[in-house]
Amino acid sequence: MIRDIRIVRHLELMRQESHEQSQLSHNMALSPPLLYTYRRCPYAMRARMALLLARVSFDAWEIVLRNKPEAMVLASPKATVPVLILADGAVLEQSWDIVKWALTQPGASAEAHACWHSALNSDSQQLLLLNDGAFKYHLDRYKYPERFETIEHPDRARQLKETHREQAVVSLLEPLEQRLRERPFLGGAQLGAADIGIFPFVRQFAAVDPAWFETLPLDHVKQWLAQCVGSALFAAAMQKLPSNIRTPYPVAGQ
Ligand SMILES: N[C@@H](CCC(=O)N[C@@H](CS)C(=O)NCC(=O)O)C(=O)O
Repeated sequence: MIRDIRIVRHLELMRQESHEQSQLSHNMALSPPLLYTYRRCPYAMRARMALLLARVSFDAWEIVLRNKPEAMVLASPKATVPVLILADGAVLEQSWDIVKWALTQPGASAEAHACWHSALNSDSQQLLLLNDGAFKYHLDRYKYPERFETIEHPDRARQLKETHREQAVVSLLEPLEQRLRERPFLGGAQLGAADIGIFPFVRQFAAVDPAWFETLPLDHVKQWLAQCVGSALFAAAMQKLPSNIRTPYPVAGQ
């Protein structure tokens, strides 16, 4: 019942927004799914890549983190991105649910279905859990130690960063290295859903201190990361969009 009220209110807001934008966008407002997204969010990156890989046409709303759209918060009160609103008002508010939804659409290509299925083995599932759990925990503290502890002395910040980056390596990068010794991507020969789900976080980790990352004895991880980051899919998922407006997500070649 509460959920129904939320959906109705969300649809009302979408209508208001559309009306303000133009009558044309009003008419189109409920057709393609709407993805609330944030370009630099690794969870949103995995959702955008899955939607693009599955060739699902969607509209995107690039949010401003400090000023989230009311319609998004109403549809998903936990207020994190990504959130996908389907044409019938259904709300997907976890990135992995969006990945699954996109890649398992009945009309999606065999490539999209294979991408999803390649991540269903227990090794990939375990790596995804490590990524979203321990690795993300240590990544956040490596990047921003001051957000998690009042730091009086710069030595303490350095010590915390080093501890957490070491833990991040042990918790995910070493198991990843082991897996990638046997195959170029986590699910096999092609980029799969586990790669899409994990590499945006490893990319963030590498970017904190690229020179230090280069010194790690993790050649397979480095090669895998370079391939994922250099893929056309990632480039398509990282296009810059205007903020705070519903925009059809640009698809290459259109
Ligand atoms: N479990 C969620 C996590 C999503 C998440 O934490 N997204 C971050 C951005 S990377 C966010 O929206 N944070 C809210 C904020 O910073 O206010 C998912 O998989 O979608």
